[in-house]
Amino acid sequence: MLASARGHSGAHRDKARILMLGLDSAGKTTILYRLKLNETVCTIPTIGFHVETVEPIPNVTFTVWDVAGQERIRPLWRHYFVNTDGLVFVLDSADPERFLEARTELNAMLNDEELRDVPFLVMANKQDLPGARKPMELVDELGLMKIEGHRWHIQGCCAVNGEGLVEGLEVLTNFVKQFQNTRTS
Ligand code: G3D
Ligand code: MG
Repeated sequence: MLASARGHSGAHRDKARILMLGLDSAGKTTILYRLKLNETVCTIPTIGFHVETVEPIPNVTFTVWDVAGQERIRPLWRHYFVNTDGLVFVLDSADPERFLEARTELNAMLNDEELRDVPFLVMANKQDLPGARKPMELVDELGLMKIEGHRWHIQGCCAVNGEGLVEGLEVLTNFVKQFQNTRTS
């Protein structure tokens, strides 16, 4: 069942585990569908914990969940953090009232030992909405300049029409490849 690469050293580098996280309503599910990552959507309902996993291309998995208001079940997350190669943090750029909450959640995850040095992409989503903050402003709102150890990129996007999604993921893909090389060399 598991198509693991046998007798080929370094082949494990071809596998990538990407986590896509963000507050509820940020646009994660819309992004999955927009990118047609929905072919093999598998929903794992845990106790109060809704996880979506898709494998859009062989050996690349995206695992998605909402991070808000889940202090009680937070310990369950670490199980999904193991062997993560890249993180996509989706933000609703037009919801400034929740920027602080998003920043707090992002920092909490980045400080987890399992996600040490893992590169991440911020999807500054909903750029089509009036009043949406530009990626430049969000760098400040999220305190990205203060983050150490992780390579990051912020990409403005609109999940509804797809703008910016592929561009952002291309940058992340390059970061992920470099990260995997440093980890296995
Ligand atoms: P989540 O999976 O992160 O919880 P969803 O978020 O993908 O369910 O999106 C939440 C709502 O935001 C949805 O609207 C969705 O259509 C909308 N949305 C997602 N991305 C964008 C975007 O780029 N621009 C705009 N204008 N809306 C977006 P509903 O009305 O279905 O709740
Ligand atoms: Mg969703």
